[in-house]
Amino acid sequence: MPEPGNLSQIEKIKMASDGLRGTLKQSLRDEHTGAIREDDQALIKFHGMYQQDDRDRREERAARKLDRLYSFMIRLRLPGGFLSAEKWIAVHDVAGQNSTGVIKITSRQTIQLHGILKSSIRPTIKAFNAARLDSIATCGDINRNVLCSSHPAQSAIHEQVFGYAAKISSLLMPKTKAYYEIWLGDQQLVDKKEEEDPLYQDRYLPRKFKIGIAIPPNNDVDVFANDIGLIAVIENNELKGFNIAIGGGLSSTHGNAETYPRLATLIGFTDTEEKTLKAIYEIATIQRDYGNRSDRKLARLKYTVDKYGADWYRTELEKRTGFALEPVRDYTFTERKDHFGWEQSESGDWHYTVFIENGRVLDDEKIKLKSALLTVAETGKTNFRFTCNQNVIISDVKEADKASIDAMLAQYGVIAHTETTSLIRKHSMACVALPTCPLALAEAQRYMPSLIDKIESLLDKHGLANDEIIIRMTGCPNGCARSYAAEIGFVGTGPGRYNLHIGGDRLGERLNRIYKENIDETEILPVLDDLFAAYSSGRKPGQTFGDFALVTVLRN
Ligand code: SRM
Ligand code: SF4
Repeated sequence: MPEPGNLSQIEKIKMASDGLRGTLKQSLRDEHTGAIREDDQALIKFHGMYQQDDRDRREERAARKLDRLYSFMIRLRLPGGFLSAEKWIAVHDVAGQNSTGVIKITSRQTIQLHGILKSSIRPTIKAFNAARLDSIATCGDINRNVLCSSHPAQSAIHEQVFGYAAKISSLLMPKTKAYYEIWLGDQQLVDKKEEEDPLYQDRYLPRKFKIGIAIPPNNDVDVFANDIGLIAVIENNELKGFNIAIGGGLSSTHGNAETYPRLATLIGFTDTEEKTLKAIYEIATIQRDYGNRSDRKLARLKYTVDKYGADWYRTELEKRTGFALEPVRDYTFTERKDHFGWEQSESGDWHYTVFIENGRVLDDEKIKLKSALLTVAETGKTNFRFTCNQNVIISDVKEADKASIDAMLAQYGVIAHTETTSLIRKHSMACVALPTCPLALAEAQRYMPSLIDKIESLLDKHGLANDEIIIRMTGCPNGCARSYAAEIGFVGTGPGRYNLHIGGDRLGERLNRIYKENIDETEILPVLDDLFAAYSSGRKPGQTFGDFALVTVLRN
């Protein structure tokens, strides 16, 4: 194993943290500030929370010599993005009491609540716990929420594949009981042996770690953007096993050429549950032992894979698991999208996918989505499944209940809203960015809707309104809405300015490239106008915008 080198500050904080406890209890007791101690800000992430502040109010508060307006974001752990109606009601209630009220569906199939004051964290976690929900390991240097293609009509054996998300999530959970002790008031463990952690030890992983499972033909989870991507291989309605890809990750840092987005590399196939889980576990232990612990910018698995090589990684993996991976099996992705409206799965159950712009569930002047989803949940006749495109599926509705649920959705305007939204908007995604994200350089979810209004007009003008172009925006180069894997990607560079990326494919198998740097709306719209004009007149039959842009505009 390599020498650890100079450990980064976060590594030292983890090691000294006594199982992720740090001084969180003292931080919570300190009534002089709405913030927590600096070291604890790194540790609280492992408990699924981030300290933030309202960036819109920084200047005004500074002028009044006031501290920043601190609050916390809490992210739930929902493997595969599944939530029962009862739990949705609990989330709705908690959101109304302690947070901004907006329920935010993330690009990794889970929910975040923002604006929770320090004094409200414990009551929030307690309320979640009462509903059998938790936020353990949804952030931090650890395995995060495990993704799985969310639509039950995707495959006749969706439920079986879907079950792996929960199994993998449990397999890679940390052993520390700090969460229960700090947030729920459980007694401190006397025998620390109970929380010895052979996987994470005392250093956890060098960086965040993400796993996604795709069920072909839909790559709705963007499987190659994950540290580990599993692709279910299904023949004659039978799960044969999984192709395994490693080293996906989409972040880069402006001006740091050593950082780059990367799609995961396929390294083999496993045919049994035991082998699949063993392989996943050991991929994580190799990253634990070989990942970069001195420079966090280079600490993701993708850099470990590129440093040592995918062949080396596979050999090391086979040494640790004691079995050889089989060659990658055939699979085909034909789409990467949500199926809006009603669809029926082979079981006979119905599922309605609702369009939620940028994952923000709220009641506003346009539509009362939050009230609509609550009313539907109160029937107790549905489940909720979140998609990696920040939408929600009202799922598992029995044939006998479909008409009444449909009537409710119609009454609240949800059906009209979903059906009349343009295709470009339905296939768009933006990250949170301002005002809560401390890393945002530009707006994303607050700006994208108005930009799309104008892009819709351009598409209409060029007869392209029926194209399902994938368009995404992030407020910085971290890639939270996976802009680098879009046909049109905007990456924030500064207030109102973005790099424009084009040439990504529709299926998430090819990254895009920078076409224009640091442009604002006055430049974005004419550039897109020209691109759409060229695409409309010059495309080959069936050619997608991303493929056209690559071949004709980027000339590759
Ligand atoms: Fe992300 C950091 C929001 C998906 C790459 N991400 C953040 C933080 C927590 C900012 C921070 O570190 O303080 C953002 C919180 C904003 C806020 O106020 O809520 C944030 N990321 C999000 C979400 C909510 C975007 C959304 O609008 O849906 C997504 C939550 C996912 C979840 O439920 O777990 C989200 N983040 C992603 C994705 C997409 C994915 O995983 O498919 C990526 C790119 C894939 C990848 O990981 O490479 C992503 N987020 C990052 C990074 C860059 C990581 C890196 O390798 O360098 C950061 C910054 C960091 O970790 O230092 C980051
Ligand atoms: Fe924040 Fe950047 Fe992620 Fe957007 S992409 S949520 S701005 S870290």
